[in-house]
This record gives sequence, structure tokens and C-alpha cells, in this order.
Amino acid sequence: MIFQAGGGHTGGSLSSLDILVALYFHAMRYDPKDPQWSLRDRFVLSKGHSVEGFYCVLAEAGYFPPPELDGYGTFNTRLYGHPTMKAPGVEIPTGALGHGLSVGVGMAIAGKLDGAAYRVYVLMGDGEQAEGSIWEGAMAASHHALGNLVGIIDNNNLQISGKVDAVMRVASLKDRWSAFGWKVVEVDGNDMVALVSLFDRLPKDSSRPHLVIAHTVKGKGVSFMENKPDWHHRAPTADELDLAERELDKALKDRD
Ligand SMILES: Cc1ncc(C[n+]2csc(CCOP(=O)(O)OP(=O)(O)O)c2C)c(N)n1
Ligand SMILES: [Mg+2]
Repeated sequence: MIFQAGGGHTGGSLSSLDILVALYFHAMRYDPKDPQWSLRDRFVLSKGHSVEGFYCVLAEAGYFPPPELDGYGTFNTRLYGHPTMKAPGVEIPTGALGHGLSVGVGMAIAGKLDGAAYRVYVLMGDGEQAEGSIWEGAMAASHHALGNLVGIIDNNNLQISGKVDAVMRVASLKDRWSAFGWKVVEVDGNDMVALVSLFDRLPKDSSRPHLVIAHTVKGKGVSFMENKPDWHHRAPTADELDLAERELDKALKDRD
């Protein structure tokens, strides 16, 4: 998709993909034929720039036909470079960092008021933690005892212009989120077995919101993209695409 469109957020899409797969194909309840089903679990991609991986998962989950992915970034597409309501399965447009958590807080409060047993998942970036609005949302979530809210941080240690620690230090995420009243758990965010078992273990009857620190690798799965800030927003050349596909195919074969 990113090759065809000539641009996109490669690194952050790859670092988040395992988390999205564990959510959409294991943890979450939803019905792609009825996207507005009132009891569906809600997902907010607060790090809206990593939309390419998100669209792939939504297509695979049945929200729209996978061939539509080929039109990503073209003139008449429903699949823009950041999520919008035109794409089936998207709950809320995102891309301006820092807003997704507060939207998720609103959804979680609504669920509590309605006595509806859905969960709200919000995926944030670690660079995104520099946004002040995140911490207003964090404070509100614990104040309202939102046990139906799960925040996840794609903790890949990089953001747009380099290391998170160099741009705006946010460590210790665990201490900060705990101090804001959240129950914090950590996981290898690129380990499917660990992710699935963690989502299984999150209690449904908690009086506190949960924050999952998912340790990931930006550009995961493609050797020359891993941990390279350049791949935050960059399209592969034809040769790079070929090499990336061969590496991913090999990884699949080795796994099987
Ligand atoms: C409010 C706002 N400021 C700046 C940007 C530009 N921007 C896009 S991605 C990004 C870095 C995000 O880093 P991180 O949250 O760590 O995402 P990831 O590493 O998962 O790609 C920035 C600053 C933005 N989208 N929104
Ligand atoms: Mg990051």
C-alpha cells in the first residue's frame, strides 16, 4: 500500500500490527456487518498516522473487501492517510496526536452510564505521550473509575524525529501512569502469545483503568527498517519492497 501510494507511515504501522491483530482477532467483540452494534468493543487508533496496518486489519476483519486496500491514498478512496469516518470500522477520525484517549474516556463513561458491557481500547504512541491532553484524559479516567477502558502504548522508543528520550523524555511510563491511578501492565508487544494471554487476563470488573505498556520494535519484521527513525514516514523503493517481502515470506516459512 505504502509503495503504491508513494508515502506512508511504515515504521509505526509495523510496530503496532501484532497489537492490532491480537485485539481484532482475539480480544475484541464486534460485527463487521453491523459496525454500529451498540455492544461492540470500541477501538481508537490515537496514533492515527499508523493507519496502513489498521486498514489491513479492518479489511481482514471483514469491514470492507481487501482489494480496496490497493486504492489506499488515491483520489476516490475511502482510505485516507489518516483514519476518517469514511473507512468502515473507524470509530473516530484521528491523526492529531493526543486526542484519542479523551475520546476513549467519553466512550467508556457512556458505556458505564448505559450499563453496556463493552470495552474501550485506545492505542497511543510513546512519542504521543508528550501531548498534555493525554494526561487530562488519564486523570479523568481514574477519577471516573473506568475499569472498562484499556490504554495501550506502542512503546517503540522512537518518534518522528528520533529517539523519544531525546525529543521529550516520558520515562518512567510505568511510574507516571501508576501515579495517575491506572493499573499498569507490561508486555512484549511483538509476541502474539504474550499479547493474547495478557488481553485474556485483564479483569472485566476492575474499578481502575488499565494501561498496557507494549514493548515493540519500530519497523518490526523488516531488518533494514527496524529501529530506523527514517522509516517513520517513508515509502520503500521497488527493490526495498522486494527485499522486505522476501524477508517476511521467509519469516512465515520459518515459523511454519
Ligand atoms: C498534535 C500533533 N503534533 C505533531 C504531529 C506530527 N507527528 C506525526 S507522527 C509523530 C510522532 C509520533 O511518535 P509516536 O507516538 O512514538 O508514534 P510511532 O513511533 O508509533 O510512529 C508526530 C510528532 C501530529 N500528528 N499531531
Ligand atoms: Mg514511538
